Amino acid sequence: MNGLIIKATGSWYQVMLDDGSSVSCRLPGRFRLDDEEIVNPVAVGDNVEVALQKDGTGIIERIGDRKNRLVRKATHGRRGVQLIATNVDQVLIVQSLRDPAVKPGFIDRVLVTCEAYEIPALIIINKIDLQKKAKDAEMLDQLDRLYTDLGYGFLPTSIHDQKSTELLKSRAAGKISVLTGHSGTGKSSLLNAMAPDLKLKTGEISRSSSKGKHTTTYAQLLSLGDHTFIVDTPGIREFGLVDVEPYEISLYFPEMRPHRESCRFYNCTHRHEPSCAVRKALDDKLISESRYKSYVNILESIESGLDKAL
Ligand SMILES: Nc1nc2c(ncn2[C@@H]2O[C@H](COP(=O)(O)OP(=O)(O)OP(=O)(O)O)[C@@H](O)[C@H]2O)c(=O)[nH]1
Ligand SMILES: [Mg+2]
Ligand SMILES: [Zn+2]
Repeated sequence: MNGLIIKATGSWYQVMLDDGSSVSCRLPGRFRLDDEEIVNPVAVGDNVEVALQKDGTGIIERIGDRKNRLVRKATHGRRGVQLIATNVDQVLIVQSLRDPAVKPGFIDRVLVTCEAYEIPALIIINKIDLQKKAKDAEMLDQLDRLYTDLGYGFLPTSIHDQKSTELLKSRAAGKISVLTGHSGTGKSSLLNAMAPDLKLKTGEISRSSSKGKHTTTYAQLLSLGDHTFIVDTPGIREFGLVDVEPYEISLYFPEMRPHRESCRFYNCTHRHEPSCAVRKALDDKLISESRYKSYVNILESIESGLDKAL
């Protein structure tokens, strides 16, 4: 039987079979032999072949090829990397217009991760019903232009505007999406709007926002029906960019890529180095100030070693 791993708890895996039913499966030890230093050999999003047992459980016999994978550095002082999810079709970055306000730095950090893993991103600005002044509309417009020009998806939403949540639903249809965003931006509310049956709690401080408290958190695929899944994780900020050199960060800023090759030094970090083509592009307004600021912040946190996880 073929299926999809929708939940991983360490020793047991919940697999949704092609007929929609789900079965608890174990993974034979031989899959754990891996020279790639991955601490868990399968994750949610993996397509697997399962042999059903007499007791109603299953054994995972084969793991399908992956189109991508999200990893983070292993926790609890273990070496290697931990798989969070595989076969991710897109990342949904949820921000709210107000309460809490849009944080471009957060968006850009997630986008760097998306670039590194080659996963498309959709930026969602929720709570647009809270729009007050012309200034809000202007900001929304600016963000839209900035990120759309960079090639990312952009979608303003409100849970009080059904058209917008329908649009979001259609953008998620048939895909595996990773959802990320600050606490209170409306992630659970948007999911409920897309799939009322989920009945997720909203307006509460979620487990994920009490930083440092959760020990081992396992990802789960929430099913919205019709092969539409949302990865529920502690947040993409936890996904480590594994082994990235500081000078490589600009590779993950699409607007810097065409310029960085013209810098005098191959390992230019585009700050104080002479003859830097990226800084020139910034002066010429080909690169936005806010994106450049995010770039420097990410660079500095990686250099200081604080940010092994972006
Ligand atoms: N006005 C308005 N309020 C919203 C909207 N979406 C969500 N909210 C409210 O914002 C608050 C937080 O929403 P949640 O859905 O719990 O936010 P969350 O992102 O899931 O938060 P965590 O689970 O803590 O990460 C709730 O009181 C929601 O009712 C919206 O589009 N407009
Ligand atoms: Mg929530
Ligand atoms: Zn440079």
